[in-house]
Amino acid sequence: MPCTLHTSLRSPYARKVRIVLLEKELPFELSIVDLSARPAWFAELSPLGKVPVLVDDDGTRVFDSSVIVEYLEDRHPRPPMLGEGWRQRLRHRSLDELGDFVADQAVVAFQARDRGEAVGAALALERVGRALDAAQARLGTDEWPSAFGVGDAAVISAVGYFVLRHGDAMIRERARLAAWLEAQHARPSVASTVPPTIT
Ligand SMILES: N[C@@H](CCC(=O)N[C@@H](CS)C(=O)NCC(=O)O)C(=O)O
Repeated sequence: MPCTLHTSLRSPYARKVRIVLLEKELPFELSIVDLSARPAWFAELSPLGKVPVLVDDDGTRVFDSSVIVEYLEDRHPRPPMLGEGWRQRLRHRSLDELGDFVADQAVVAFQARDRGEAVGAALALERVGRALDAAQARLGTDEWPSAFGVGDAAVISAVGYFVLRHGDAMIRERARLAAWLEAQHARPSVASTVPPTIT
């Protein structure tokens, strides 16, 4: 029986988990939760009221994207998505944090803009800019994990979401990062999880 990943349509955190599930070739079903409706069954399932939540085939329930990835790695270690050895794991976890930070701040900027809070939105975008600079500075160095894994998935997913909400100007300004991102789309797990555009 496949596991179920509860997600919203465009969640960057859930996309990270989906990429990991696909890379590990684990069968899963998607359950799309309408977060604006907040159905009662979902409130019972998710202690934080957030997606993603994974329900495994034996009923094991896991929330928070990074915890889900750690759980999947524990139960299905191959291929490793957290890297081999402490150095690689540290690099993946650091990039995972960096990616999640970009996603968090993309949401903050979007909500601030929606409320007409220009200063708050600008501050969040400034934070995104610094995180993107940090990611780009790591590219091609020892600080970047040597094999594809959750760190890459987190950055790809966060930037994909950021572009949906805020356009791609800040990414194009960082040419090395933009080229790296483009190249990642040759990977089926990345290409098949691109979020639907907002019309
Ligand atoms: N740290 C969490 C963040 C999850 C998160 O913020 N999810 C958003 C959707 S992208 C959500 O469910 N928001 C609903 C809410 O905050 O009420 C993770 O990595 O899973």
